[in-house]
Amino acid sequence: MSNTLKEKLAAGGCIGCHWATLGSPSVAEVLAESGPDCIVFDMQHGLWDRLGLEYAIGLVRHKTVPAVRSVDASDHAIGMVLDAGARALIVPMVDTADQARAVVRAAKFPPMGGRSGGGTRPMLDAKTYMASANDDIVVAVMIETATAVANAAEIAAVPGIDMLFIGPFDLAMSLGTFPDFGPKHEAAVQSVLGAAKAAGKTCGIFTPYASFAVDRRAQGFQWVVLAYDQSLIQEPAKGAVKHARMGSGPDLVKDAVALVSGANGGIGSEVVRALLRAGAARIYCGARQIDSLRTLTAVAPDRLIPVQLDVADAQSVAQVAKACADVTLLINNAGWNSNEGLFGANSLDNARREMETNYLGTLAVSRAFQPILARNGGGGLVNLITVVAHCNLPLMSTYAASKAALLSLTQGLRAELRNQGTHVMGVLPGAVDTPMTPGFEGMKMRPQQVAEALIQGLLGRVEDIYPGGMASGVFSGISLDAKAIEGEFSNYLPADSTARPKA
Ligand code: 3PY
Ligand code: MG
Repeated sequence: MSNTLKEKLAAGGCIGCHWATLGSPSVAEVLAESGPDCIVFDMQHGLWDRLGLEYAIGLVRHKTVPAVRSVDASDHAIGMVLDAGARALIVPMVDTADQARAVVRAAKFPPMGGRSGGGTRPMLDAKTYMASANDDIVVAVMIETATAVANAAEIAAVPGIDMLFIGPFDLAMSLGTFPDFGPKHEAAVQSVLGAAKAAGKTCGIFTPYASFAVDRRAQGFQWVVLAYDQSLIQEPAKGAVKHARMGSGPDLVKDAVALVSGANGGIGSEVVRALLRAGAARIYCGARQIDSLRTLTAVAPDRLIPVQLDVADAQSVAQVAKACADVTLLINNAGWNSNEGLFGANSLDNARREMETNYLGTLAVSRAFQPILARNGGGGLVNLITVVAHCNLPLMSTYAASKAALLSLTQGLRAELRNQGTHVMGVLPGAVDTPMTPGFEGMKMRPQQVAEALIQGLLGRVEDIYPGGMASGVFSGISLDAKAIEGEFSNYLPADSTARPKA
């Protein structure tokens, strides 16, 4: 028998584990499919009973390496998890070298220790197991109190202890820094790492998020936690509720006085029509060429007022703000898309125009109308973004970058306009069938559907909406696995994407 964890540690590598607390063999099986080096079954704080543990180890042991944190440091607790087939043992709350020696005695067969032979899994091949277990099984003790930190060097020196494993949360409580960590905590963590290394042993640490795991691995920790089953469920569940959060307050649509920029465009003209149907009192329809609004404003000449508005022109924005001082609902819809990658054009002109229109133009109009909305009772501000603001679609890289800026702007506006009672909503559709998406061949939604979703979002005072199956699918994909969506989007690029046109 051999243990890949031991081999990896000996070679100076780092073990990335998943941490299983929910007591569900099915969850453990799913976790194992993602290919971690190991799964730790937490008997101390987790919901595992002996039989569940036995089943779960059986389900995962041919896909990954099972490890167990025992209930405590007792001989019974340690013997039981090793009998279940743990290839690594993590013992909580070990404060002294004497306790560490007792752990080794409980974990090793004679002559090294006093572990009793038995257990269903060891008995599958008792001879091989008994001969190799003492060498093969990783024994880690948890350092998670101020006393343990002080004794770390002595604990690390105990023969048979392979690893000091830091429990940062208990350590924070013991050091009095909880719920924060801070410099005192970090100094203790680093001193434990140093003590382990000085004794020629390894050091691991519980990391609640993958980003922490990456940082700790870079610092020399050789066992980190990549994912933890409870937070894999809890965080997205919380996020989903937050994401769909709806508020209450005065109706933002009925009897509203709205300004829609880019009202001559595919989505803009439909937003105007939807606002009319929903009972808006007056709608200023903004476009760079006022003539382009004739057909639209003819639909309801008493309620639709054409205004010349170029969001990238400060003077034009100022004039519109002066002329439309009764606005209660600002819809920043004007946008521009060059439909280019990063290298297709010979200059930065496209990228600059997208930033000027989509980001700076929206900012300029929002700044001009902030005092107007405040005077008129708060009202609403809507930004037409796109789901590729969350993840760059390289077919239209520079556009996506400008929309990422717009998404960030939307968040900033929401925060800064909260006190004046302005409801800020982001609209993030996928591909919409407008003149701006000629090159995109996938499924496109109709502009009317975006406009209807926008009205529904405003009525429910939702913060961000993702109209259509593509947008909601991409957004939930990003929430679950952003890197997978990034990879998928990159596949749409043609092979010669960096070829530039001849000057
Ligand atoms: C701690 O941080 O105390 C732990 O035991 C993590 O599981
Ligand atoms: Mg702990």
